[in-house]
Amino acid sequence: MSAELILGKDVSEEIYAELRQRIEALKAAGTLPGLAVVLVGDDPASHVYVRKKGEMCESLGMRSKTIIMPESTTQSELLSVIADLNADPEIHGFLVQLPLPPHIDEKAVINAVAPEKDVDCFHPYNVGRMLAGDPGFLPATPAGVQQMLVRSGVETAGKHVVVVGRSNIVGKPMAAMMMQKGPGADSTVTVVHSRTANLPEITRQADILVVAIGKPRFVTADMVKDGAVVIDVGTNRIDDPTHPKGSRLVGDVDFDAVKEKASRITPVPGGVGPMTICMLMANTVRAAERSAGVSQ
Ligand code: L34
Repeated sequence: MSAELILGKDVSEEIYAELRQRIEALKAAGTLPGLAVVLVGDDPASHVYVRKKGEMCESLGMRSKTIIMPESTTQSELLSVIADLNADPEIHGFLVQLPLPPHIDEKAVINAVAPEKDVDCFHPYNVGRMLAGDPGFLPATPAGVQQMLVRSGVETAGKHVVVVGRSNIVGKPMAAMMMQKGPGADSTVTVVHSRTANLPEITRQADILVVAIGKPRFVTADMVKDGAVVIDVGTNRIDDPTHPKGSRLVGDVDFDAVKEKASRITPVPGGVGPMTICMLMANTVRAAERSAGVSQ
């Protein structure tokens, strides 16, 4: 039997309907939520994601600013743009799209973003609050995954969640969020990664398998338990001469085989990607509400 799809478009539409009401309320009270996105360099995938973020802002009627800087940008030039955004009262949240060119120190950039405008939730202050379970921003991709589970009625309490991958952006915060107390969490969490011994043995124990390891079709059907819920965070562009563009997007999961074993599965594209953008918008609305004094 083929798994039921969990679609980012469907889940995000529900959330956007709620966000639109909050944006209207903010506007009526004199605050227009504003998001800025900074992109350094020519990475084609980053350009696609950044364009989508700007378009979504506009479709929600929020203020949107996209700052594109050349690959040759120095770290101090980038830090100066960040300082300006930190001080700009019209910008409630902003982010610097990753990856950055190799001559720029990613940590220095992340640390320079004012925590109250850090809608990526990458600053150590916000990471610490998230880990402690305090109110505030949640990182967009893990929060998007959690919303997909909650809003499609997947029980998480007491379930074994296996996270494949240990990045600061997805794996680590995903594990922290799923082990938290409360709705959409309360799970038993295992994290596996490139150095894990007997990885398939562990993934086969997952009730919910979240895959963010950045390797095309890494998870095969033999690594998945019958009836598991499989969330594919990967976005890998692979060569495909049969496609008009010569390439296509695949996840970290061998979708065609795994969908025959899973009870539910997210596709790529159309799964987690749109949720990342949605949760970024949610964090921006939250930042604007906080600056207007209507939220924690
Ligand atoms: N600072 N850097 C920062 N914040 C982020 O939140 C990100 N990320 C990740 C990469 N670097 C970042 C994103 O924006 C990944 N990511 C992201 C955002 C959107 C999509 C994928 C990744 C997305 O919309 N994916 C579409 C397909 C897009 C396409 O056609 O290429 C999907 O349906 O999966």
